[in-house]
This record gives sequence, C-alpha cells and structure tokens, in this order.
Amino acid sequence: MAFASRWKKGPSSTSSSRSISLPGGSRPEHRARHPFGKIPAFEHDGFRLYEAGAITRYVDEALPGPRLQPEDPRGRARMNQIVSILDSYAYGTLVWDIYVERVFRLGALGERAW
Ligand SMILES: N[C@@H](CCC(=O)N[C@@H](CS)C(=O)NCC(=O)O)C(=O)O
Repeated sequence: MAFASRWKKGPSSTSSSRSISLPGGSRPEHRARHPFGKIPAFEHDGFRLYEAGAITRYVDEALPGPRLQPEDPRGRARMNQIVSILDSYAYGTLVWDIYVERVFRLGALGERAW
C-alpha cells in the first residue's frame, strides 16, 4: 500500500524495502528509522514516518500528483474499511502464505531474499 502510493505520486521520497528478516533481526540503521524493525519506513525531506496507513495518507496529502483517496467522507470511510479488512483478515494469507512462500522463497523474482 505504501509503495503503491509512492509509485502513483512519483519518486520524491524514500522508503525502506530491504529484507529485514536477517539473522539477529533488523540492522541498527533500520531500527533508527523504525523502532519495531518492520517495514515500511519512510522519509521525505527529513521527515521520518512508519506505519503503512500513516505513510500512505501522508504521501497522498503532502506530495503532488493525483489524489489517491476519495474526496467524500463515505467514500473515504469505505476505503478505510477495506484497508482495515485487508490488514486484519487477509494480510497473513496473501503476504506470508502466498507471496512469501510461492514468489519470494521460490525465487520467482530472480533472487532469494533470505
Ligand atoms: N502495522 C505495521 C505493520 C508492519 C509490518 O508488520 N510489516 C511487515 C511486512 S508487511 C514486516 O515488517 N514483517 C517482517 C517481520 O515482522 O519481521 C504497518 O502497517 O506498517
């Protein structure tokens, strides 16, 4: 979600996507950007932020480009409901059970992440 929003807005910010699943946990420089050692971690003009929802909404509001969120309250509420459903009920299956197991681990992207 955070990466998709950056892609739609353009490359004027940085975020960390390197593998953090290293023996011993995430690197100290990553911990400085995300105290829980997770991804994504994001920086824009010296402003650091973590948590995908916060990053995505910031990208939408602070960066130029097409609006990513519906303008009307009901449309935004529906969007937030869908994001929450995906985070709460679909994330584990989609990311860890399917993407990580079948794409990442099997090297479908041309390299092994760990
Ligand atoms: N609530 C956080 C969740 C962050 C999160 O769990 N990220 C996952 C990847 S999508 C992660 O870093 N997993 C690796 C790990 O837990 O070691 C957010 O929305 O940014």
